[in-house]
Amino acid sequence: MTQLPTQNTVKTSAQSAPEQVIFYHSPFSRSGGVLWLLEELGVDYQTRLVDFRTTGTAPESYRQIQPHKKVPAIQHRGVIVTERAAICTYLADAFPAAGLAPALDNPARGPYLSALVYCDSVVDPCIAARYLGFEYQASGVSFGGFEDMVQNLERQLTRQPYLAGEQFTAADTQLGSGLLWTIQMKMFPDKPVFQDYLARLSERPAFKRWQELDNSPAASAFSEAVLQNA
Ligand SMILES: N[C@@H](CCC(=O)N[C@@H](CS)C(=O)NCC(=O)O)C(=O)O
Repeated sequence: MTQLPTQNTVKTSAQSAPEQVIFYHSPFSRSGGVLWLLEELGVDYQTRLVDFRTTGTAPESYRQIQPHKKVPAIQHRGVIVTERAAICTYLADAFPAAGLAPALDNPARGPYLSALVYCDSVVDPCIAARYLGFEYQASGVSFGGFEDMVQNLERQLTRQPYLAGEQFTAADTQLGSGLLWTIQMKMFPDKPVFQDYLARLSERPAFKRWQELDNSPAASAFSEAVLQNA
């Protein structure tokens, strides 16, 4: 487990061993699911906190890491990876010992990739569009309608314990972290099937470590400093 640093530490050069994963993160944001995944994988990583709340945007230097200055991003073996679905695919494949990604020749690989990408390409934009009050035709946008998305997740999680099937995979860190947050914020229906899913996930030691890290004094101090400066 890596302790969260207490201040914004955006550094654009690789200043760690090449095998160590550098993780660009902001507590209580979309990067939380990747923090959870890193804990599941048990890899050596170093967290660099990115402050986008004080001024409403991250420091300009961070654009060298993430073109939209958003979190998360990672750096590994000198290579930068951005976008959550890509980061999770990369990490779960790069560290296969944890068994969080079905191998290329495993028939479960297809459902797993579909589930992982669905979180970013359908679930997240559907929730954001609903939250922001967008009115649109479901057939006119790539992510479709909110109710279809909720019904699909409900069907999937009724017939199987995890998003991609019988096994917990990296896809669950993405759906689980998103549902945890959006159900709490009343942006997502609080149905028993989703509560049961979250109850299963929250039993995992890595889930608990993620929660401890993001609620640690260092994370709170960072968030407080950011809010005071806002
Ligand atoms: N497409 C990105 C989006 C990530 C994202 O929306 N990150 C938010 C965190 S909640 C962010 O960094 N917002 C800061 C900003 O836009 O200035 C991904 O999936 O990795």
